Amino acid sequence: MSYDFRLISGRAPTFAEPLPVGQLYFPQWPRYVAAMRGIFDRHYYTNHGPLVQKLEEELARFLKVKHVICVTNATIGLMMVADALRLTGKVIVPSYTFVATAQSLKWCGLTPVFCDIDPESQQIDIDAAALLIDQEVSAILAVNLWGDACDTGALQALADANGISLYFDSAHAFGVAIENVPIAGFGRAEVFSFHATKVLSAGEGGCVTTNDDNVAARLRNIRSSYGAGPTVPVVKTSNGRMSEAQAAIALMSLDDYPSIQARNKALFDAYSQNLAVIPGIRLLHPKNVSASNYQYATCTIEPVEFGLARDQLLQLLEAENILARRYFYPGTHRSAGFDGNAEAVAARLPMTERICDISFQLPLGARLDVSDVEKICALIARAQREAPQISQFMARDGVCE
Ligand code: T4K
Repeated sequence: MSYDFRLISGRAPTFAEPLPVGQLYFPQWPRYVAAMRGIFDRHYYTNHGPLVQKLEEELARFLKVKHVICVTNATIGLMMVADALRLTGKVIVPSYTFVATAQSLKWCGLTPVFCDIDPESQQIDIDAAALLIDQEVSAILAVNLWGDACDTGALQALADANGISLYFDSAHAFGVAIENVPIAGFGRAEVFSFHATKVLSAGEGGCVTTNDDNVAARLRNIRSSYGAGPTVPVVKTSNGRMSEAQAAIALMSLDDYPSIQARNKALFDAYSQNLAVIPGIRLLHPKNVSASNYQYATCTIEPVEFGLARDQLLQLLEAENILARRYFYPGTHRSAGFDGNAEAVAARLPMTERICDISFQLPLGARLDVSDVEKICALIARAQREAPQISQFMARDGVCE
């Protein structure tokens, strides 16, 4: 049998270079050089420099929020917020997120209580969260995933009814809006990541947003042991300062955001059109929002309908240099440091367990165009059509258990 799959035929991969999931949109070289030269000429590299201040102002305008506190990365931003909100005891958090979300709680001596997700949107299941609230819970840390968002109104109502705090890990949600209100001003604070793989990139970086003056003042003091602005009493300080180089890259990325978003949308639409006709594959569409960054092509696979398991498909694609990946795997409740009671916790997270097994990301970003998306989808369609023979080959050659 002649096969069109590199894994089986041994021919050259469809793509000469690997196509990873998180693809950097980097500024044009001359702009980059000019920005770095400015820093060099000013002799000012960090500690709330002019570019960080400019970035905070521009972000506050773009996100329509009162305070923006730029930080080294989102992980430290999440740790700072947990401290600034003076949380105690337990915090409800989805297990289906990057491990940094729950780690931030651990660093603050808080206990994460893992909550299930809604399988359709993969956002936190609010009914499940309600059942987890007890006397020791001081907050809900919800995660706005995949350029979509949680039902922030229902979450706020739940938090208010129980007298607890609500805040958001919005690492994936820059540029997202609910009924034209940007993600940034919901809950008591929100945290964004500007990691290289995010839609707004500083290489490394992030910011905390809030409309609460007191929380903002505390955050500015926690950010740096020799903080900026009026000193307010805080329990601990740290070094979460953003450097001028990070701010320079983020400012260029912010300028480019409209074109990046439009490009992402074109790629997302191409995936949507081409995947819609393949049985057993579903592309997640941002549902709860009026604007999305379209940074993520998140799919689920139904193995019986498609004919192959998720990991079999990923192996086929990897051989073609398409580095599709499982992203959050396993769920945080099964990750090192949180897995002490994994089976018992898993029993109340059936949707998280299921989504961890069937969800994956396809590449989307600067390094591919619509014709590449069509090629990727054609390979997936062929995998589905020839699934029985591929399965047989994989079982015989021990390619995938
Ligand atoms: N909350 C959520 C929901 C998050 O997803 C994250 C981070 C956080 C909080 C914490 O945010 P930060 O503290 O990181 O700001 C990545 C990122 O490190 C992390 O930012 C991200 N989420 C997480 C889900 O994934 P890796 O290990 O997968 O990324 P990495 O560096 O291997 O990059 C993936 C691919 O992207 C590479 O194979 C190639 C491409 N890439 C990467 C970099 C760094 C480039 O093309 N250029 C690059 O410079 O962790």
